[in-house]
Amino acid sequence: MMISEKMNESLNKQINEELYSSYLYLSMSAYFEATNFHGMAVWMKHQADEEYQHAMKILGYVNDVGGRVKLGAIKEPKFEWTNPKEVFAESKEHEIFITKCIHGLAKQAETEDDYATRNFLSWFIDEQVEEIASVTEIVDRFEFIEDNKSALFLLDRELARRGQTH
Ligand code: OFO
Repeated sequence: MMISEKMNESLNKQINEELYSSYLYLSMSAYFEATNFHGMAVWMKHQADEEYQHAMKILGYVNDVGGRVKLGAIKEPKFEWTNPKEVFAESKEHEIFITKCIHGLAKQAETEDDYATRNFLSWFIDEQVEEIASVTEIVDRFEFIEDNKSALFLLDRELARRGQTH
């Protein structure tokens, strides 16, 4: 095995966090479907798919370095929100939390002189910068449109397109 037991455990924990992220965004997408914000539903579903891919990327790495993938229970995500703005604000909060997790892993890799894992994590560090930038842009749009219903409708349409091309 090319990684420590401790690193193996931490990576397994991150697989779980990524799967939970996928689950959370899927729940957010379902909320948008139920409240007729279909564009936002598409955007969140796309995020959920990406999170699943993040989990698979880590899973693949653990296998590549001869570690053992151990999957734990995925906690139940939140089901109800007050409005779309709240959903995106929570999504941003969650990405800030995930960024801390990734940075913690990178720190651990550095402490252990595990350069392969540290290098592997660089992709995730960059990805978090992208994710926070894109969700922050949407949160800022919500601030700007306030209670303007037609602006909200237009944002929903715009997010549907982004979900497809992202
Ligand atoms: Fe949202 O980047 Fe993975 O969790």
